Amino acid sequence: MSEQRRSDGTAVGEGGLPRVLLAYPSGGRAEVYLHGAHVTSWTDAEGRPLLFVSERSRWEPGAAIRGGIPVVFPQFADRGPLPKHGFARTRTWELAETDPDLGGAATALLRLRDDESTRALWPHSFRAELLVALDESLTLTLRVANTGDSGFDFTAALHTYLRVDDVRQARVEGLRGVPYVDKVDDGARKVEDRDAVTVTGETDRVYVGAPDRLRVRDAAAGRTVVVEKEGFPDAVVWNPWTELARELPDLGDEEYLRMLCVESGAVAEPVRLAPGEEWKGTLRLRHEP
Ligand code: TA6
Repeated sequence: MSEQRRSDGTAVGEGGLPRVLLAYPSGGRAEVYLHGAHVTSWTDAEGRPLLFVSERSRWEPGAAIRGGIPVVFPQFADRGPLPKHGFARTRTWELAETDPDLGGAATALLRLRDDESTRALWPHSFRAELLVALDESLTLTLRVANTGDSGFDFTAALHTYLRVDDVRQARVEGLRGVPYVDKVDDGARKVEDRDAVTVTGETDRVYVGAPDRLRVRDAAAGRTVVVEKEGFPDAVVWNPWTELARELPDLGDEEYLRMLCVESGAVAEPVRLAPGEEWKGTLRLRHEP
């Protein structure tokens, strides 16, 4: 990890992109790129990675980083006229002052406002903020404010790529009874009937109105990550599996085995914000041995 610092306190990351390094006294570490307000790394006290990032990821302006926690805003996936997953993940966010009263957590606050290039795609005035707080957990709070004089709709997600030792031995617990849209079955609407969702092929599901607490058990690593959310009604489970992994240029052919996306989002129904209104969604990740 390069320690070269810029005058604004950021360090030089992959591709020369600025990043903020967070450290918590008990040993956790995280890094956040200004590019996309993208959390690209979270490690435990032993230095073990809890997030997946592709060895083939691009690290350049205009491209999305493959892995970590992409911020999806103001459009989830390709459900609208904007570039897939919106533009927030390919813009440079500004590093802002952090609220001092966060109970000792190491924090970074990033901000994105509308400009000519965003208004050319999406004609609205907004302020988006991502607060990243690292203590025993990693907590991301996404806030969106309507700073204009007319209402707008958006969808958003924190597209978390969890690192697993072997996705074939991973299970997502807590979704039984939850309705979902199965994107790999032509958008068929189904209801989850399993106590634990396992991945045995391409998986791309939007669980609508998912519980605020899921557990992701990585049996190969002997570890569980608890995914808690607030304000995000939905959860998405995604793994590209073999064929799609081969089609994605920024993902190695075998890397799908080491990742499982368990995303927190407001994706099934758009959020509507009137002028002056603000919305907030929080994701908290915690690991258990
Ligand atoms: O959230 C799941 C999903 O929308 C999938 O359909 C899959 O395409 C994935 O996101 C990754 O999208 P990306 O544009 O980053 O390749």
